[in-house]
Amino acid sequence: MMGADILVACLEREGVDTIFAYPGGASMEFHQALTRSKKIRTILPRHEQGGAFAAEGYARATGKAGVCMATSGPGATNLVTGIADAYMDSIPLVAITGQVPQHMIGKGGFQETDFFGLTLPIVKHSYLITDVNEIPRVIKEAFYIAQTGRAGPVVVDVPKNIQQTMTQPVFPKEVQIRGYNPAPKAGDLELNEIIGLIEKCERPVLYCGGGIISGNASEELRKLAEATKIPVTTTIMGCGAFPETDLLSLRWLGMHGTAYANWAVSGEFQHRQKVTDAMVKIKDGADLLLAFGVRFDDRVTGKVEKFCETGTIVHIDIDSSEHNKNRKVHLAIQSDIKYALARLNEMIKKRPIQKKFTRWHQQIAEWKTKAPLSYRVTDEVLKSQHMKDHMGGQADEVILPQMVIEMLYELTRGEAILTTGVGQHQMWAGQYYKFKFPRQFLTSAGLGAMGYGYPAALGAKVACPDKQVIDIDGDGSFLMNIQELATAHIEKIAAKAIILNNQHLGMVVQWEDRFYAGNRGHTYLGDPENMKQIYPDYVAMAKSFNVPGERVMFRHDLRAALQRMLDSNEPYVLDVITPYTEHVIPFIPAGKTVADMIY
Ligand SMILES: Cc1ncc(C[n+]2csc(CCOP(=O)(O)OP(=O)(O)O)c2C)c(N)n1
Ligand SMILES: [Mg+2]
Repeated sequence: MMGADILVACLEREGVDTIFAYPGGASMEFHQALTRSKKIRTILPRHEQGGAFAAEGYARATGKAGVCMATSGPGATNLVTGIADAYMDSIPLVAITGQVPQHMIGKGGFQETDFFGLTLPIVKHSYLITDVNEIPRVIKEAFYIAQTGRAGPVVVDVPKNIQQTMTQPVFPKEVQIRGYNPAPKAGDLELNEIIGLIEKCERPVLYCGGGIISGNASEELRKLAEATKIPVTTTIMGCGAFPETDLLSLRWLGMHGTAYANWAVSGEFQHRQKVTDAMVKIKDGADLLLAFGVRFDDRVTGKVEKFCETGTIVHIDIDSSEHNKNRKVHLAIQSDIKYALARLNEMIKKRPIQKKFTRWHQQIAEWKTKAPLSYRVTDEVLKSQHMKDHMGGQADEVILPQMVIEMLYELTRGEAILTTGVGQHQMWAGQYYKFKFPRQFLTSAGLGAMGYGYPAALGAKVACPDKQVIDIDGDGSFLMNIQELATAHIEKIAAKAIILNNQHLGMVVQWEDRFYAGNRGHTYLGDPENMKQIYPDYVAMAKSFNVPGERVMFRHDLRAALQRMLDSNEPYVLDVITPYTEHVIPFIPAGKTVADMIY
């Protein structure tokens, strides 16, 4: 067999059913081989970044590695953002790239880029294949590494001459990698310590992250919370790991998380005007924080020393390099989270927790009543250019972005899979849709990559054709990968997009308003010569891709328009015009504390 056919046969053996691949000189041999595969659907994205994000969307929706492919040089470099995104959020991704022939490597040949070198800091592992006989082992290892332990991206770079070399392949049945233990297990002694801490504490909180989802441990988490009655907050990556409709749920925490989740973890303080003012505590936060499958990201902790300052912290993670990295903890346990939670549940079943935490539950209920997520038509909205230019001053017709998400939640009964771009719309999507199941909220969290939403929705829809998959996007973010509407139409992938179109880079505007006296530094996306026009015209663009779409400006049109979008069995763009003056709250400014929270 030829190298390229061997690689495709390897992918088939890994159970790959879909690959997002864009061809070029150094990878067309692979594409020729892909045309001969009866098992693999090759989807041609319209930009390699779209292909990488789509593969990630597929991976996030299924837990299986997503696969993308590009040619050498510019094709490969266009994958970089997707690879970095998968690295930051621990998503299994196998990125295969063509490389110039071996005898040209290092000579600066046409479309040569040292992709192995270029991606070193953003991969879990990588390979440059130098012998055709290595292909079967390398591909087997690539999938094994991407999908086991703490998942992540693996790059496989294949010089063109190797793709064209003939050999008799030997396909290994399994792989063993020296020094790599993908499933470490917590010891009973350590787990017993956790039970002891639960028995002793008064105000416990479970702080759970993407690790619960990638470790398929949601069921175990639910059982633990039920058995112990410990309230649960998740990170954005952990949305859906625990049903947000459950009474024990505190929703997500951090910079734009709920006030009550942040208070439950770090305590309630008098709001201070300046960071130099003293922090005056009103109510205590958690005295025990069970941090499971999280990495103490700064968007969660704010000023890290003040995060759960007075609590005992237990950190279970599969990757010991996360222990004591951002936050020193009291008990660090390296373990596969599903194993650890299942074992904890067994132990608790034998020896049930006596504590009821009644006072703590009362306190949390009080906090929930004091500061629920809420929004209203503010003075800023009423005085905005949007009201004058588009609404004719009718305040009751303005559509706030939060309303759109709330209505979508209602119309989809909370069952849709959402993807997002990055910005205010992303935060509102997380706040106003309540996630019930894992792999329901697919968002670029760690990297925060604009342009992620629509291609990720394509990948998720390919993986879950029977689900509504809806990209909640910003006008800026959507424009970054708008070309993927062509992929959606041609490949008949009915992923929907709602653009919360505020004509601005809203999240940056919010920071300008708060920290730069509202001075606009290149954050307006419309046409300054004609501000009354909505620019660009996304519906017309969608039409040019043969994708149906509609624009909504007035509140009385919103419900029916959302329903038309949901009823469509094609890809669809719903362009919803919203004011840019809204701010996402709660808001703990970067590096600040819960005492600085605006809510
Ligand atoms: C690729 C990329 N470039 C720049 C940024 C910085 N950034 C973060 S949010 C944001 C604004 C996004 O605007 P839009 O997509 O319209 O969303 P909105 O905040 O208006 O809802 C920008 C520019 C980013 N996150 N990603
Ligand atoms: Mg915007």
